[in-house]
Parts: sequence; structure tokens; C-alpha cells
Amino acid sequence: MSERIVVVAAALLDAGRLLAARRSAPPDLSGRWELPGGKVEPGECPEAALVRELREELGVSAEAVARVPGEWPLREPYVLRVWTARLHPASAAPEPLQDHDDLRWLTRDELWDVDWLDQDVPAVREVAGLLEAA
Ligand code: 9L3
Ligand code: MG
Repeated sequence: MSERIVVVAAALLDAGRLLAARRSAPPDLSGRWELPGGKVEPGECPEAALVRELREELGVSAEAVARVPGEWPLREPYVLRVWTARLHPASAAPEPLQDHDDLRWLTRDELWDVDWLDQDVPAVREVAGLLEAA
């Protein structure tokens, strides 16, 4: 049996909006939108990985809030797990520092205006109810 590697992603929520990030790499994923995150490193807990990825990719100080129920298969051996997350009050605003070339804060009405990665769609659907209408 192959070991699964967890990829964590953040449904970063602020003022009733969800942060979407447009990937700039690799070529087969670039231009598609995702919940930012990445691979959990050996020995790292998923919530710590989430905080680290948000700092590295977006330059923010944030924390995991709650696991979004579900687990979604990615390319072998990866599996996607999602947490809601929030910015610390003193955090910088997110910037696309690494792996992304655009960011958008989406209201519920705008949620499907971006071309989400297929694998992220079920998680985005799960968090839709937490968003405000525009
Ligand atoms: N992935 C899918 N949805 C996401 C994230 C953060 C990642 N929300 C996929 C894309 C890559 C793999 O997981 O194939 C590893 O992600 P990364 O480390 O390149 O961000
Ligand atoms: Mg990443």
C-alpha cells in the first residue's frame, strides 16, 4: 500500500470573503485558481504546515480555525485536506509571493467567477455557506 502525502489548503476567510489564489506553476495548473497551501513536511502537523505555507506563499500571519469535512484525492500519492483559516489582526495583506500571480477576495456571489482547480471545487462548495452575499 502506498503512503499518502497530505496537501493542506486554506479557506482563508476575512470579512465574509474567501481568498482565491491563481497558480503560476506548474504549467498544467497555471491560470487555475486554488485554495493556497502545499505539502505537509515529514514530522510536521497539518495545521503548522498550513500556517507555514500561508507565510511562505502569501507573506501573511494566519491560523487554522477548523477542518473542512472531507478529503479529496490529488495525483498519487497526494490527498487534499482543507481548513478554514483567519489572518491575525497584525498580519500583512496577502501578496502573491510564490507560486501565484493573482489573488482575489470572493464574496458568495463571486465564488464561481474564477476557474477553480477541479480538486478544489468540493472544498469550495463546502465553505460557500460561510460567505456573505455581495
Ligand atoms: N493542490 C491542489 N489544490 C490545492 C493545493 C494547495 C495543491 N488547493 C495540488 C497541486 C499540486 C500538489 O497539490 O499538484 C502540491 O501542491 P503545491 O505544493 O504545489 O502547492
Ligand atoms: Mg502551494
